[in-house]
Amino acid sequence: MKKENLRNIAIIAHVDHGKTTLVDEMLKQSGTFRANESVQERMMDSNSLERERGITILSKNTSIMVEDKKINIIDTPGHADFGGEVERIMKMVDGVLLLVDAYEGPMPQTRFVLKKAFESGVKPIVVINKIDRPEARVEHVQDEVLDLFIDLGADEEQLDFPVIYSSAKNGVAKIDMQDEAKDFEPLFKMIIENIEHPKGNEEDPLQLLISSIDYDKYTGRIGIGKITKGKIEKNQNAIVVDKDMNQTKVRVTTLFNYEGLHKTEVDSAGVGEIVAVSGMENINIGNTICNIDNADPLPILEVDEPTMSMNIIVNDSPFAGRDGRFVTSRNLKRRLEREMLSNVAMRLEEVSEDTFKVYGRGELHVSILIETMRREGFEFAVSRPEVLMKETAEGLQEPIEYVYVEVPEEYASSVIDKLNRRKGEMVNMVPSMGSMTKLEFKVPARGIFGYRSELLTDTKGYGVMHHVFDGYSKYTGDVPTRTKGSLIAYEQGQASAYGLSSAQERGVLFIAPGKDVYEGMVIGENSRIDDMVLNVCKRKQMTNVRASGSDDAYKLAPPRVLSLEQSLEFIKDDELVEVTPKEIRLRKKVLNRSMRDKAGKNKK
Ligand SMILES: Nc1nc2c(ncn2[C@@H]2O[C@H](COP(=O)(O)OP(=O)(O)OP(=O)(O)O)[C@@H](O)[C@H]2O)c(=O)[nH]1
Ligand SMILES: [Mg+2]
Repeated sequence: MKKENLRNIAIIAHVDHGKTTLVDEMLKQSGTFRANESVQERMMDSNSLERERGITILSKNTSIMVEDKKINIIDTPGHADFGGEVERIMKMVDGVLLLVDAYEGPMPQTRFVLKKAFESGVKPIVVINKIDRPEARVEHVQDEVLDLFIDLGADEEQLDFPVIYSSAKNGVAKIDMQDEAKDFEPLFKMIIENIEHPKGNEEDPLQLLISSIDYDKYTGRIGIGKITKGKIEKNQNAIVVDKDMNQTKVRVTTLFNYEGLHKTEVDSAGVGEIVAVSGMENINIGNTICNIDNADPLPILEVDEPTMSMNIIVNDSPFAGRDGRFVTSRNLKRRLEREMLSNVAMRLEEVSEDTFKVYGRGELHVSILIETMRREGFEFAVSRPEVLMKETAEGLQEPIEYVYVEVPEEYASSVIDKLNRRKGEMVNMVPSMGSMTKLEFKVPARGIFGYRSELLTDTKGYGVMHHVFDGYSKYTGDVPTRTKGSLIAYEQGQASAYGLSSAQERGVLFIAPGKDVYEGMVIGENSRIDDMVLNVCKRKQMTNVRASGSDDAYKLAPPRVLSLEQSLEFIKDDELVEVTPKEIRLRKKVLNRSMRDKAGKNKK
């Protein structure tokens, strides 16, 4: 395809503003599917975790044909923790559609992704989406977008950004709110007219920067990127140049481009095209593929540094190996090393033979990896997430998050109070739609940790919170964390209703009768500050045989079952989360009570 007929764009936005839904509709309206092809909603969210959680985690490529023009589209995740995905794909595109919810307006991640687009010199088209929402306030939101552009230092030309109004859900777009909208025609037109075609000379030697990695069960590891110079041919010999200028000879065994939801094999591809290549088992993000006699790598991709870490540890609980297939240190190491090759914003450090420190951009960034590994059959333990402090000339610094909270106004004071206690500083407070209040804070990342569930309780579920990394600032001293201790199992066995019924008088239980427990396992939250060891397996002394099974005579409140993220937020420094394909258990690091007491005393 001639480069003049190509357009490479990414769809970027804050979480849930409708990116994946927009891509659905672009695919449908460009006639990408056969008439009888059944397609599901948000089809780009193809992995099981994405579908389960309703969010995009990995960026993905697709393309559509509009008349003789080919538009390569990259859908990106909107959640701040996956910001690294957005950063790296900027290298593949010449323009972005910046989606903004017609009611919510620009949100923290809108700012982050637009900043990345400016830094890469990529042209934005603003799409005000969800205009069908009854509470939509299009003009207001458009003003806010303009303010954001100004705030980010946009120049004259950038301030003159094109705007289009859409309902991705209804598949309509229009350039003027007064127009009647029928379909996406105006959006396609706007992309083709406003986004420049890719540059580069087809006569030059090949230069292809790998920006993304995928796997294919037939061809193995696949590198994805844009051809910035020259052309590539199937079966050609080439070299892969890495960041240290090491060169590896390779052969391009298969070459694909993206058509709709499928990869299609092609024999050759020219400058400007986004392609996938296989035949290079060790290909990595940031590598450049070049002609054999012409090493000409592009500078490596820089992405923002991680802000937090968790330890992933070989499982040594008494139940280790019960349901995991991959349990050894070697298994863990291999899997984690593999992850680092494609997850650009993540880092790995081997702390000891059985402990690996994983650095990420937020809890969700790491917990999605944990959840994925669990589904693959891994089991291991995870330590409490820690933020990354920095030692600087001005002293110790810690990561600060910019936090947006929207709550019904009667709860505003309790939010302010809670976040102040967590060393947060309020920067803005404005009335929002109806009786809602929008609050903005700068809070140490440590202080935000675990706050979301408190916010939901405090606001009866009405509070909405978003936060995004803001920068490093002076360490603010101790931040209060969980003020309650744990309820801990005394011995290994099966929890009985009798045992649990007396335990529940001490606090909130996490398990139901019949659950296997072990000594040192955390089975609930104490209502007091210290830990308490309880015998939850004990059975009532029976004088008469008939009554021995009648465990259901005890009234038990339903247990509070913690999700993986909730578990990670709950545990203290001396506790771990044990993750297996079937179970999530909480435990003390030191399982034996007297050893624990001793360890505690030595610390003091
Ligand atoms: N009313 C309305 N809802 C929409 C529209 N577009 C998307 N939605 C809804 O908004 C929600 C989020 O849509 P997604 O397409 O998953 O949003 P996203 O931007 O891809 O989200 P992430 O990838 O997780 O950042 C879904 O429930 C959609 O049905 C729209 O135009 N109007
Ligand atoms: Mg999405």
